Amino acid sequence: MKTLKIAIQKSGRLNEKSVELLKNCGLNFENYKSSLISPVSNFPLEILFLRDDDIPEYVQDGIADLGIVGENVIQETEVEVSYLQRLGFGKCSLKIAVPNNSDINTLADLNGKAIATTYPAILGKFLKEQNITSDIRTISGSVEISPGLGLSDAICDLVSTGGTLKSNGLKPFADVMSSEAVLIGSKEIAESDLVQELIQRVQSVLRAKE
Ligand code: PRT
Ligand code: ZN
Repeated sequence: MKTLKIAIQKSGRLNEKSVELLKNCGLNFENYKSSLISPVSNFPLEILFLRDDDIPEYVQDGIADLGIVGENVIQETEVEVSYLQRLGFGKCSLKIAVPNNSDINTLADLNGKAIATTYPAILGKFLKEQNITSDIRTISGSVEISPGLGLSDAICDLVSTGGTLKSNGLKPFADVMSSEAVLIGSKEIAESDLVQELIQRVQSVLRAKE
């Protein structure tokens, strides 16, 4: 029988909950921090521990059959994968935020303004739909400090509690997308018996939590 591969985040916000979900599915595996692959002893499955940004492409290309990753990462990488199950953790929203004293009051006020983000694809699509032309500045992190440094007029970043915006003198201004962790699969594999078996186990774990 073919051994499936599932890619999960190696470390970060989704790692612990992803490991917990798989363990609750009855899968036995060692969760070594140093190893990149862990075999499951009681199911034909291997777990790959990756940077979350790489997961959608690994699944699209069939290097992994399945993956657990935030919807925001899937949308940003613009891959073709099947959404198999929403998982109810890692919830957050991608929001545009502006400084508390900003004169940006409506979406139209963003025309011609600079917006710093690590999500240029999602933001670009959103602005296009709203008929707004802004200067999207792609940076790789610490987006929240960009307006204070005079590098942008607004930011577009993930928000969960809102604490980071607040402590940087920013206020949420527009919702771009909401996100949670999802189980994804490559298009070819989704219908296979093994994958269906795993999805059923995941669904019963989620039902037990309700
Ligand atoms: O190393 P790797 O590349 O794998 O991880 P990463 O650093 O890119 O991602 P990580 O671990 O930070 O986040 C993984 C996923 O968790 C994200 O892709 C989202 O789907 C989800 N998630 C949920 C979040 C948040 N909540 C979140 N609050 N990801 C990031 N944040 C950050 C946000 O960017 C901002 O800096 O937390 C800050 C805001 O938090 P609050 O609570 O102050 O609003
Ligand atoms: Zn990442």
